[in-house]
Amino acid sequence: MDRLSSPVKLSVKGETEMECLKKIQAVHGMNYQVVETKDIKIKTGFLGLFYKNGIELFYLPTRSQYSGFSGISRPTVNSSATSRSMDFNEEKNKILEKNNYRPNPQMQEVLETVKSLQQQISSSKNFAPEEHPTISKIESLLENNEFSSSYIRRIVDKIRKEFPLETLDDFDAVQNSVVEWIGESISIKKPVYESRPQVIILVGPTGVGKTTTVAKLAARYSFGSSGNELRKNVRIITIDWYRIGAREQIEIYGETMQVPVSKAESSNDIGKLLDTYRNDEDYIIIDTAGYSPKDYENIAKMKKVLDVRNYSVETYLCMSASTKLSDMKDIMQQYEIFGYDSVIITKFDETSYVGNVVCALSDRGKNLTYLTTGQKVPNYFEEATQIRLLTELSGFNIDRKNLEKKFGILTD
Ligand SMILES: Nc1nc2c(ncn2[C@@H]2O[C@H](COP(=O)(O)OP(=O)(O)OP(=O)(O)O)[C@@H](O)[C@H]2O)c(=O)[nH]1
Ligand SMILES: [Mg+2]
Repeated sequence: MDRLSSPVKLSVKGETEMECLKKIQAVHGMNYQVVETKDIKIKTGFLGLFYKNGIELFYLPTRSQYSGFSGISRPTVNSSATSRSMDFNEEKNKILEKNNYRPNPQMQEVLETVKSLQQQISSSKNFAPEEHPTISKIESLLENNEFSSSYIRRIVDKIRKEFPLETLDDFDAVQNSVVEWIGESISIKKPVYESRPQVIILVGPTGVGKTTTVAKLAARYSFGSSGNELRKNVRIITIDWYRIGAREQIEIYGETMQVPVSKAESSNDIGKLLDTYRNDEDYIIIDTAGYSPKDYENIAKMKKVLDVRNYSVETYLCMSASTKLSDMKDIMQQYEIFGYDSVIITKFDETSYVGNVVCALSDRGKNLTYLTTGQKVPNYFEEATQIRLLTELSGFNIDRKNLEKKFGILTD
């Protein structure tokens, strides 16, 4: 037979027959026939000083390519080999048999069960257990009020913990508890100003109503909340003087409220003004320029200007009630450098949902002090209470008397 056209016997070495087969298949796929196996010793250990048992497998490629695969030695002709050639599957079964491989019937059964369960899960649309209707209803009420999904999850977990299954049918009872829990999650900080002068700084994004709120605050602390109190001395300082219209706006408010207005451009200016008026004023309210929470540079500059020392300072972050939750959280984060721990929610009249406000405050661990509810100065300004926010919840059947027992009377 012509040497080049004759089938050539190749060999491969490995620790097991399976390893040898894998090496062959990596080069020839299924195009080979095993013709012989031989027990051999393989060098092992550091520098190959030791031997271990191994296998040398001889085979015939059924197509005529060879490869440079390093584990396979070059051909030797063996014409008798063809007669002993075997089908791959026969060879595989032989090897498995030799290694005592028997399919385990119990394992087979477990695999079948797992397979059928997998099929059931993927084919069943209603595999998740049905939620109790009370819980589903509470979930959708909270969603409608724009509470975040993590807040809703916490409420649902609490319902499951506190209401045994047989009590869940009482929707009103569950609803009352949920409204109470929402109330408990709102942290109110009462405005208690004991120092004289008390410095109040309002910061926040553009157009949220800072200047309008400064004017309302000035009126509130100048005239008192009931109108029968002794007048207090209030001064407004603005660092937003040169922007078009800003000066006129604050001056008009100052005149209307009969409150003096001073301008400051640097922390030095503010320091000087505070030192000058420290004995005359009860309250000094600072109005600031509005910056987008992404305007890090100007926010940082303003922080330097507002570096007020040696005075009692309360800084409030102003945010509009209709700001969406993710934006509120960004604003709260970016304005953190001002060291505020309480928030004024403005334009409360412009939204029907309070979930975003409740979630933003509770997620960031901040307090709420004031609400503003309209454009008119000095009206539409109030101290925030839990019950005020709770009565704004839409779709809930509010048991106001019960809530007032817990959170105090709501003055209309
Ligand atoms: N509906 C409603 N509008 C308000 C409220 N407070 C302020 N506004 C209006 O919001 C607009 C902006 O108010 P400003 O007080 O100028 O807001 P600002 O935060 O000082 O704005 P910048 O100084 O430009 O950052 C004005 O038209 C106000 O009348 C409120 O409580 N409700
Ligand atoms: Mg302003």
